Amino acid sequence: MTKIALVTGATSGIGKATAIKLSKLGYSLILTGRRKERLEKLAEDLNQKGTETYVTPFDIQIQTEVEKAINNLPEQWKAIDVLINNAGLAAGKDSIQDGKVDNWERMLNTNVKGLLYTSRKVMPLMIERKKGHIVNIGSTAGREVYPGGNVYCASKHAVDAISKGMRIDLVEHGIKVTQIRPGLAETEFSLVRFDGDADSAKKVYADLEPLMGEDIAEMIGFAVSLPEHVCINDLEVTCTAQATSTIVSRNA
Ligand code: NDP
Ligand code: 8X3
Repeated sequence: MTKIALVTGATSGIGKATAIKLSKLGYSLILTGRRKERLEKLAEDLNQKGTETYVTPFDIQIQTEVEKAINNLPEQWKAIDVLINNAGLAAGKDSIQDGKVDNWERMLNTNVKGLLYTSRKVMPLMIERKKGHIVNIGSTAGREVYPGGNVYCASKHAVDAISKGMRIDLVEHGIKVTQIRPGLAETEFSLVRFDGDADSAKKVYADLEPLMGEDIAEMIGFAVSLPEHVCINDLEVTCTAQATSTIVSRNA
């Protein structure tokens, strides 16, 4: 089999664009996320272009589901070369005093614990083969904190720390760890954050040209294509109109 990449959150946005990019680079793909129909549709599209796929839907917040999915991979699909830890979300933009505990739990369980559950299962498979590359999708929110960002920013600060920790844990095994930290990218991210409120979601990207999932997929494609001895540790990418989390140039 060709090289294998496992992409979490492949049903939408950055994850879906990355799956498509990696298929063009010749990878076979393990596609995960909760929305099974979307995964199956993507798999069908990729299969038609000659890419081998394995679809395994699960909720990354639930450790037993993650473990079962990885344990049940057919043996030939366990030789994972690249893990894209992408699944994540923001829920709400309230102050902490007005915050909804359920939102905090969804963000921390998905962005932090889900990434850890997945990595904990895939890392031993890479260690056994003495090779592999883990790409964690952090965020500009992993270095900065903006109004209403509190817990989401905390979750991405955690991804930053976990990425550094992983690199230390894996260096002796020859496994690369790359953190990619996008700024504003127009995906379903804001629609999810604002609980399906399309108007609020649109305003986030109004009057500027945001990143698209494909832009980040391009960076990931580049990072995983470098020679064995070269590793991008950390890459922050924003659209040209964004200077910081709160300073953007909008052309009304
Ligand atoms: P999307 O909402 O378009 O995609 C999010 C993906 O995560 C979906 O495929 C979704 O799949 C998956 N996901 C969410 N919750 C779960 C869960 N419990 N179990 C399994 N999969 C889950 O947003 P993006 O593509 O923008 O987000 C991808 C990553 O990029 C996230 O980690 C986000 O924090 C990060 N990011 C996004 C930025 C942006 O501005 N868009 C900027 C910086 C970072 P499903 O719902 O089918 O389960
Ligand atoms: C997503 C970027 O600024 O919306 O991580 O938090 S931001």
